[in-house]
Amino acid sequence: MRNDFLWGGAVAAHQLEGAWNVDGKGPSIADMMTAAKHGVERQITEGVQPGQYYPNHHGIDFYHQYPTDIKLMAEMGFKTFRTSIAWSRIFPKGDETEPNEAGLAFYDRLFAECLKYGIQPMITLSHFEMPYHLIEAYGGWRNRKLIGFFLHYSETVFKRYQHQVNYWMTFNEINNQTDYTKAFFMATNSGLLLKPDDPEAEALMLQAAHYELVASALAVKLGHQINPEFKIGNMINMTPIYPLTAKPQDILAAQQAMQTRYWFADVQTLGEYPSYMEAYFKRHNYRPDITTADREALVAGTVDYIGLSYYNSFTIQADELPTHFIGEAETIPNPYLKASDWGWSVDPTGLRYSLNWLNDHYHKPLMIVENGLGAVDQVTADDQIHDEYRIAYLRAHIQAMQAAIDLDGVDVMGYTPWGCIDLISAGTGQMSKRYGFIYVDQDDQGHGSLRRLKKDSFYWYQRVIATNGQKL
Ligand code: P53
Repeated sequence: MRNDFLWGGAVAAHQLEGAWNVDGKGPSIADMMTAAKHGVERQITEGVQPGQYYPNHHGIDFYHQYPTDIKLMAEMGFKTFRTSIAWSRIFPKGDETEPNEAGLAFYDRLFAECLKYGIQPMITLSHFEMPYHLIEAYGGWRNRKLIGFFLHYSETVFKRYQHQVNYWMTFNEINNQTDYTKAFFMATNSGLLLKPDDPEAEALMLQAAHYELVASALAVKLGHQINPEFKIGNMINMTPIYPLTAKPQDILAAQQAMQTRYWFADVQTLGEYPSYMEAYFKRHNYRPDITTADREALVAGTVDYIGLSYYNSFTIQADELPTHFIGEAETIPNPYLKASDWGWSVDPTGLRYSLNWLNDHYHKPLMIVENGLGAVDQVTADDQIHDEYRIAYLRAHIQAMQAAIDLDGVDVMGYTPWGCIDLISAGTGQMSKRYGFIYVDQDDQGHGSLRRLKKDSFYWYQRVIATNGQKL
């Protein structure tokens, strides 16, 4: 393990800040999402509707309580803290020329608080929280104009925070939308609000994704012009897809499924669409608006590192696929793996496999910017949280990461487990799906004192960091 290994934790603005309409912040897509639970999808309402419950409106009140929370992270020894900037705090509608100074000032304060303890902020530019106005007025990322709005926002924050922030990434889990049958992914990635089974969904997704990829590449180039020291990455959801058997058709189906999910990383890392995607566009008569200037931008804006989230793996079988792999609905249980209470397989070996897969394909440094176990925690009468299941999950994944580093020679820059402080789940809007080392007293209806408590995993992770991963 390198001595400058970036141990830390990760969150996203919309899942913890709250203060959704404070100090000039505009509504984002996350402010239109109701609460749900395992097996029930969050609704995305048209505007904020009376009588609906929107958990992201209050988050865990990090907007006001961040000094306490950053202090606790410093106590654990964090070297880095990954969060996002809420785009709609800076540009409330998204298409303004002038930014909202009160929004910029909040991140001045937050980053200063981190740096006070030697914690480097690591910033996602767009994490499921685009300004809602950009969806209403422009149709989201189906519109090429979004590239310009995103770049203006990126330039504003790159310039403002160039002396506080060195690590950036562009779009969170940009490849979630490959599952274009899921309203949640289409809305959170691209601001595409579609009717169920819209026949245009795949074509729209491919067009929106292309504009995001161009915006990402242009932002990388611009960031390097503003500060050549910046390290700017992409962010890929890494869920490796295994074949159920050694049957050649299963092997091929799994390979094709991997292509379907990971071509985004090719574009962002190698600067061009892989041949199978060009062939796919042709075969299906898709004509995404891809210009020569776009292709030049992609080449000129390749990323410095690959950011990835890793939670679980998928398994498929050729005979079970309707036509081809689209998303989770086509996956089958892996007989060798157990699953979490939310049905996510637990597969630490898959992390070592994923790190090697990404290293084999792209030869770039990797940064694990999310990993963790969503679980229900119990608080004892004396305010303890004995979360040994979380420790077991994280320990096994850190061991797998160390094997990739030490035995396979993969260059991993750091590790920031997800939801280092309990927050609102992205997928379900629940509070009870907890990932944190720090417990936050709040229930699924938004009731609770918001008091922060240290779980057993807090002390465990503190020791992991203090020993640079030697004492697990
Ligand atoms: P939650 C699935 C569904 C939604 C978001 O997820 C996801 C994933 C991951 O496979 O992505 C990330 O809260 C995301 C975070 C999110 C985290 O996974 O549904 O970047 O915003 O909170 C965990 O349990």
